Amino acid sequence: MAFDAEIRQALIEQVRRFVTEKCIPLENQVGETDEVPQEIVDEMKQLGLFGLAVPEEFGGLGLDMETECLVALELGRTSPAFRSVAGTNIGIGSQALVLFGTPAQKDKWLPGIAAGDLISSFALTEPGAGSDAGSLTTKAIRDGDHYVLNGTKRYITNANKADLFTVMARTAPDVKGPKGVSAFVVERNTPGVSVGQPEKKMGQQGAHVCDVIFEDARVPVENLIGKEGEGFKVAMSVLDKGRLHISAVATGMSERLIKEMVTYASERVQGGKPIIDHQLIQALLADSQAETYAARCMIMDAARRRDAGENVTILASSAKLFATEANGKVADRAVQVFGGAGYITDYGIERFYRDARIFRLYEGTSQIQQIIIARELKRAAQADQL
Ligand code: COS
Repeated sequence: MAFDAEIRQALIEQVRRFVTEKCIPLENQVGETDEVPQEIVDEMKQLGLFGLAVPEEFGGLGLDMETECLVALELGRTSPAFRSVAGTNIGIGSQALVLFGTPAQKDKWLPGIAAGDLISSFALTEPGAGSDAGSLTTKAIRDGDHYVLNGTKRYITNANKADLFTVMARTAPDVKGPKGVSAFVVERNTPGVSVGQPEKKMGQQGAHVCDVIFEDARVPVENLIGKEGEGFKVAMSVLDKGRLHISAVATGMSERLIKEMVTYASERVQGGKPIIDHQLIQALLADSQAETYAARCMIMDAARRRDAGENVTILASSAKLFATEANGKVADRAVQVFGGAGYITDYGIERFYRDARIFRLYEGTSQIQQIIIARELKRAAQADQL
């Protein structure tokens, strides 16, 4: 069922106000201190942002995908570190439970996730398993009423703040590839679970990624999400949704950068007129606008189709590929329009340029999206559904 239009509009306006009044003024500070202030986190809790994608019966807002994307577009209009605070709870950290959790698992964890009192995180990537996620080697060996986990996860967003992890681990070590993988909820305080120091990164200061290490960590069997051996499908379904969300965040950033470019180009005078009246600058603005508009349309179409129950694997990957590549171009053009100022920290444009770079990498690189799209096309052709 579509989300009530009036409630949706009120929510979007509230988020826009929060971004404009609270987040944007703190962008430089967050970039320099590498921390999002606690009062901002508290306000995000009050706004219900941690529970956007958790059903209402568990204390969340239970947004449909269309509304979630509209909110993500708004959150994208500031440093992505702000969105990242709640990002894993909204997306990849919570959705395995929402989509595949048992009633008991949902009762136990979703209310805390929705309130922002529990931070959830998604642990798929490993030192030797990135794009080839199905080759992961973290093991989960059944021992009575527990699985015993051993292995290392890498670049796990929000791991340093996480209370819960969705962990993909191999329950059938003799089975190679995706089929031997299962998904689990693992609580941070489980003996044998440790988290490494946050990595120093190119951008998105204020959002952190760390290793998560499992050494004989005993996880109760009731923490298995879905069936044994189906963890890879759980992960892929979660990513289908996550990829649409990330596309919206990246496109929100593109919209913000267009606004910054237009404002700056209207004020900056060269050759006796504002640079916005120079045609080569106009081309940079126009290409940015056309691509960003196309990305927005793709995202909203895919989101509506997901809400209508369609399989959106190919659409989500298409949106992620297009929207994040477009965002990379827009961020590059923003530096170009700002000229020397685009390279100077105080203007904030170089920070967006660095922040944007990860969108083409995480939740599947652009090349992985291309592979998924081509595979789905081939599959559809074989089923005579093209
Ligand atoms: N939804 C549901 N199930 C899916 C799925 C999806 N979107 N995509 C694949 N599956 C299922 C397949 O149907 C298959 O099941 P069956 O064997 O029963 O048919 C199973 O999962 C394995 O799929 P596949 O054969 O396509 O697996 P591959 O190992 O060939 O790899 C890719 C698939 C490349 C798509 C996958 O490894 C991937 O997405 N990699 C990128 C990972 C990523 O995004 N990492 C970022 C980390 S999170 S920030």
